[in-house]
Amino acid sequence: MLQIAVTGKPNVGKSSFFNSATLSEVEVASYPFTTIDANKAVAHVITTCPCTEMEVTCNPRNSKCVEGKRLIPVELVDVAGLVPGAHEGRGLGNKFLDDLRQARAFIHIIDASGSTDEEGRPCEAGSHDPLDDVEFLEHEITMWLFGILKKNWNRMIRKVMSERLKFAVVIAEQLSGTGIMLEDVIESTKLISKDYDKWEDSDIITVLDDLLKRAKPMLIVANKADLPTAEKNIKRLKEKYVNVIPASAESELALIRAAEAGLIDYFPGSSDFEILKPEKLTDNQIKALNYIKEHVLQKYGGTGVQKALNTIVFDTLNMITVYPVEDEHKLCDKKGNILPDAILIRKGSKPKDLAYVIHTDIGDSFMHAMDARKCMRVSSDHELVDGDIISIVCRN
Ligand SMILES: Nc1nc2c(ncn2[C@@H]2O[C@H](COP(=O)(O)OP(=O)(O)OP(=O)(O)O)[C@@H](O)[C@H]2O)c(=O)[nH]1
Ligand SMILES: [Mg+2]
Repeated sequence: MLQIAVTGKPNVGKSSFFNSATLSEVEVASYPFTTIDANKAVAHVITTCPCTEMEVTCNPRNSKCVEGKRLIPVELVDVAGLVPGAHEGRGLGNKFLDDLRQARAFIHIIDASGSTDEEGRPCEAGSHDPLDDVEFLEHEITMWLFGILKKNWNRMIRKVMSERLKFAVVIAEQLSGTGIMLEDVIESTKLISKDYDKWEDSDIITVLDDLLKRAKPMLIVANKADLPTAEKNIKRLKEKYVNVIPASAESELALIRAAEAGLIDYFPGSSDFEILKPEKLTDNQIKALNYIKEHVLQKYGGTGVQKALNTIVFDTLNMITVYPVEDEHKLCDKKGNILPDAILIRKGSKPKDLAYVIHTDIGDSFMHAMDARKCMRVSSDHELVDGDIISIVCRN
């Protein structure tokens, strides 16, 4: 399952975001380092299910369909807070950087209201500039990778020279386990034209900064958007960075809890809710709900939690959803389940790539693919399109 890490300094709302996205209970508190172990749970990205368009009733197996919306699982990891210097063991140190290994992308939560200082300690709202927090995290992760490389740098260089190996291959090998791929290393190492035995630390860092952006892209979530001091910071963040999602994880939690209790009608990602049982709500609860409606939903079009998940998967990671089926007429698998699986795959993938994502055996025996909408054979260099329903024909 696609894994995404929720990262940031302490006390910015990582666990609140994680909880609201996964509905699991992780300690939430207003002092740093509440999260001691990395927590993993399943969240969903939401897309339109083709069932309505195709006029079928689907039986999803790897995902869920709620009123024509397909919920596709992704794994979230709630990483403990990182402080500047974490790569040198400060705060809770390196252990937590290790939790980032498996993640394909990072959601970087920042406290847009500026009510936590650079180490995550509560401070007067608006007194810390959250723009300062964006780069620190990238730097910490770069320096963590730098630490891994630097430990063996001289030995690596000797090995490349004596065994006439490709430099990028040896770097990729050193970084294996971080999920970084050779193609990305090849691209990033092109940035430095000097002979590699003359590289200085700053050259290695330049390459790693670039590599990180390619291999583990980051989405900025400007949390605590409900607080008054957040507004101007969100504007400044959006001016400086393209990938900023304003969010209020706490509001999302409150809405989900109220919806679970049957008090309101609310679907994650919506820009509104409806009060179902006003008689069961206290004046304060109604006030809090109205505050969320006015200061979060109407202002930002939603709480931002679901939007962040969808954005990181579909935009930052550039993925699309494809529905593989066995029978392109009935749109079902061998057992007759209609539109059983929703697969997340990189934009630009071809039918054979899909076959390999489903199973290595299917990839190996791939012959061609059929587009179920057109009931036509798909050419093997056709790039799959979001929402494609594809059946794969194998040799047997
Ligand atoms: N106003 C407001 N407060 C929030 C929001 N999200 C989280 N908080 C508060 O911020 C504090 C920290 O929240 P957590 O979710 O525990 O933060 P964390 O980043 O997981 O903290 P560590 O695990 O210590 O690194 C708590 O008091 C939350 O209630 C939000 O959207 N708005
Ligand atoms: Mg936490």
